[in-house]
Amino acid sequence: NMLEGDLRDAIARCQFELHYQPFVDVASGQRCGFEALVRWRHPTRGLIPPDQFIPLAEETGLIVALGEWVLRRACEDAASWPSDARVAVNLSPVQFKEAELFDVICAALGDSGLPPERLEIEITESVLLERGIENHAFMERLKSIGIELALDDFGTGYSSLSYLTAFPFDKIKIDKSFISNLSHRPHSSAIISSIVTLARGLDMSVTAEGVETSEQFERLKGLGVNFAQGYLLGRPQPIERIAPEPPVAG
Ligand code: G
Ligand code: G
Ligand code: MN
Ligand code: NA
Repeated sequence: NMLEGDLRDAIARCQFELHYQPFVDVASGQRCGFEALVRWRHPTRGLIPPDQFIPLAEETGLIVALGEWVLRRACEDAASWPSDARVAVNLSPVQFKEAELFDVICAALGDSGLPPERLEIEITESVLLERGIENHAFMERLKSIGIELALDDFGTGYSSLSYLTAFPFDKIKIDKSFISNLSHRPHSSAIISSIVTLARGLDMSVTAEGVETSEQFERLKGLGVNFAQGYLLGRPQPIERIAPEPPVAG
């Protein structure tokens, strides 16, 4: 099992990498950008997925340093992509408690030269449960400089609908559990179509996550989903493997 000391050393030694998973515009099929997903390149254990160290990083507060590294690296990488490819970065609720987060994000943008319009920040609704008012103000601040906000893992938490209307999201990412159930559970179609209707009313776009088959893709297209992400469209990969075939925005 992971120890705090191991994680601290790993951060000091920069033993992390970002893999990027594309998301596409459903109507045109064009790539619009990539979500950055962190991995720990452990010297003896190989590549460790985030669910095995993010919780510890959050408990110990190390997520603040790790999250800053992720933001900086993602902005640097994206700054070298074709000019309309976007990058989406996941932020932990723990990072949201840091007063310096806004400055950290501005520094990552400023130092990389990435225009704020090309950065999307993904947060889960757990961020909104605590400190709702402070976080609302913070989100407005991010939006005021052009950053887009996405509500991640939508449908997995509580009271989702009230959060949708109360917070200034640009995009809703429907959790992959709804997409995997699409073919054998009629309810999933109904849920996705209600989310699309609601999102339109709120002037937000909708991303379907975990799209694995072309049948799912076609159904999502029929339901009016705007963006799709999943193994069908591309697995998370190191940037070196994206670079030879540059992303083309839609
Ligand atoms: O590929 P996947 O195993 O990459 O990601 C698993 C989970 O880890 C997802 O819920 C994702 O949001 C989270 N995650 C991936 N990268 C980051 C990151 O840089 N920061 C935070 N806070 N979470 C991340
Ligand atoms: O940030 P988020 O919670 O959305 O992280 C996405 C997670 O989903 C990552 O662990 C990623 O590797 C995983 N993932 C991405 N595409 C697919 C897919 O098509 N199917 C499945 N089962 N998982 C996926
Ligand atoms: Mn995400
Ligand atoms: Na998600």
